[in-house]
Amino acid sequence: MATYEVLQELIITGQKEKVAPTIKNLLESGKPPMEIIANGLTAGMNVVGTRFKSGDMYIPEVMLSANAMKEGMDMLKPLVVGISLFFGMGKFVVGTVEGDIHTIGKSIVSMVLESSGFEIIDLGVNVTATMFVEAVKKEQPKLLGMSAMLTTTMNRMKDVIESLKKAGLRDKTRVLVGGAPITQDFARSIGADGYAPDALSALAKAKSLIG
Ligand code: B1M
Repeated sequence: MATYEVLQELIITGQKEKVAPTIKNLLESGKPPMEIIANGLTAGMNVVGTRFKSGDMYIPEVMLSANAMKEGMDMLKPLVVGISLFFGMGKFVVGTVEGDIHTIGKSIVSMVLESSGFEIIDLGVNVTATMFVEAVKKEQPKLLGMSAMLTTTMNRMKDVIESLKKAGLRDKTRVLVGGAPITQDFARSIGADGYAPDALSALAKAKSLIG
């Protein structure tokens, strides 16, 4: 019988091939997709983060965990996005900032916003200020989202906001930021419009920002 603890353990130990059957089992026992993401996948990845920090896990193992997490997200995404009841919330251009290749948090935020009717334009990872500015010019999104997971890359968010100002685009879009090292105070200090600590808060903040 699959449980959230079993799924967490599969993420921690990077057993990608067992993730899909376990999620299938959880779904069949009536567990909601978003709860599986939060209590199974993300909870497992949080343990990985703690062990990585304390030196109990190394990069190759973290990569295996990330691959197992991706497997689970790929399986759940159609279910989360498929239950969307609302449309026409506007465009959300999103990316992980330059120098940063962490993709999972950004993808979960995108998935949750997409499920609530936002049109997602995902620029991927390692996105430069120029790429963000070009995307804002081209797509004219209601909302621009930036994710940063490293203390060494979080200041790239400020560069993007400055570049938007220089291009005369700052007042054309609202800027939402998030990621492990980001705080409300940091967001305010760089001139972002909003900050969210997790995907569900990001949805609430996104809705409030676009009115
Ligand atoms: Co990296 N890494 N990593 N890593 N990694 C962290 C971030 C770290 C905290 C680990 C640690 O030390 N405990 C640490 C950063 C320390 C710091 O800067 N102070 C770290 C480091 C040091 C590094 C390297 C430098 C290691 C090295 O090479 N020596 C390197 C950097 C590479 C680079 O980017 N240039 C590196 C590499 C990697 C992997 C490639 C191995 C892998 C990423 C794989 C991938 O993404 N495809 C990886 C991973 C997996 C992690 C941890 C373990 C997990 C991140 C994750 O996916 N979490 C992470 C430890 C941790 O965060 N606890 C760590 C799960 C995800 C659901 O949560 O991403 O926080 P999160 O997203 C949340 C919220 O933050 C928020 O909502 C999300 C969903 O709830 N959120 C937003 C995120 N973006 C948002 C945007 C929003 C709003 C909310 O609005 C737009």
